[in-house]
Amino acid sequence: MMPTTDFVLPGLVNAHSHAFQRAMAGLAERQTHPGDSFWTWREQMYRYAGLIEPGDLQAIAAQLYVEMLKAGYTTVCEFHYLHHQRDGHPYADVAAMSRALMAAAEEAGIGLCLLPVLYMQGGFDGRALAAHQQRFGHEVDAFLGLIEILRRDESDAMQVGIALHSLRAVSPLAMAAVLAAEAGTDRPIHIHIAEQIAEVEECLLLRGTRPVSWLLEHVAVDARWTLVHATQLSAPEVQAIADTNATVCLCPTTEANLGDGLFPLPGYIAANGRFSIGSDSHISVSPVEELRWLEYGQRLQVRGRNIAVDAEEKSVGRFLFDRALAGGRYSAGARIAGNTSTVTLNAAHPLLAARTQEQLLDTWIFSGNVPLIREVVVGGRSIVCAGMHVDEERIARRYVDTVQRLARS
Ligand code: NGQ
Ligand code: ZN
Repeated sequence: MMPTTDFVLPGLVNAHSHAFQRAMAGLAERQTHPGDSFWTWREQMYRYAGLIEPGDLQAIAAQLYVEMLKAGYTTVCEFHYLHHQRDGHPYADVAAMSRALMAAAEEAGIGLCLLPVLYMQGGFDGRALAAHQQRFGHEVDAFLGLIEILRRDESDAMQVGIALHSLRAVSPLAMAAVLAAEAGTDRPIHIHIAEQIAEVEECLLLRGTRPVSWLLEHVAVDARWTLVHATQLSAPEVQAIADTNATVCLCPTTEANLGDGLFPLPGYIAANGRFSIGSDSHISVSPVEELRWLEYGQRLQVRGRNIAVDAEEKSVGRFLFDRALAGGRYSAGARIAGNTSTVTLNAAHPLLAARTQEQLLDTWIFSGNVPLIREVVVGGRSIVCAGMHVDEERIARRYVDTVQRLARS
């Protein structure tokens, strides 16, 4: 029997992306040393980053954004730090790499919150950038200049926020200068924070306090802010973040892949904290998988079930979806995230048979990885039809050519 109603959902925000990393999915999964860690992965990631030119970035990002749309993300926050030429000097057009991302988002038809990243030093001690970090670096004035240039191209589909790479990579003085310059805007501000234990230890050693505590003591964190990962938190920090109205962006598949640890979700939910989700290193491009693993990590930890709920919402799928949707809108900023976008599930699929609206999100999120999305509309434009992106063949061909060439270089 054919179903009579479609299952229509709002599109989700992917609140944390480093697009170029999609092309290296699977390339860092061989043990190089028994002590392999986040930090050895980072060396491999830097080597791959070192190969990429603007045309490559556009090809990789467009393919990634097509995959995001097909998976139900209709806006992406691009945490973009691969700014300069391979030798570290700026491109003739200082915004060349940013423009590659903007062009990719436009081709794919996804909303873009572009977050050019300020990256200035190699660690808390203020050491200079290492050779393979030279492509990421800016002085404050040049960074603010880039932001100004990019904002000339803002539209309903593209907004320019800012990102501070991490407390490790930006000095307190530089952070204060950039935040002062941004004080008059309502654009989002993102930062990586407290992802790895080593970061917490270095911060304790050199600043006498934990990363999140340091940030909250020195900066007026509010609802414009997205704290990416925030994995390593003390109990008072969990409550303190929630009290600021900032959003924590959780990236469960990347956090698992990199061995980060588990975010203290139950305490954060109890504190009524806001969160979004991101696919970060793109080891997976699926909101279903991010949300499912957000819950599963906690189940494995507490050896219980049905954890991400609150007093009103007892459906785990609905709770996670609604929170990630609302938090994602903060992460991306109201202007683009407010764009109308819809994701229609294939109600005729056997997996969705005998399901009420109430059971829909639990089934979508907890039934594996079968693609159930039939249609995606972004800003009035139908971009995924019958499960296919309207330009996916051309974009995929260019991506294949690009990664093949990169593999030979
Ligand atoms: C990044 N990614 O900038 O791509 C980081 C790694 C760092 C994640 N933290 C580099 N997942 O944090 O220094
Ligand atoms: Zn990141």
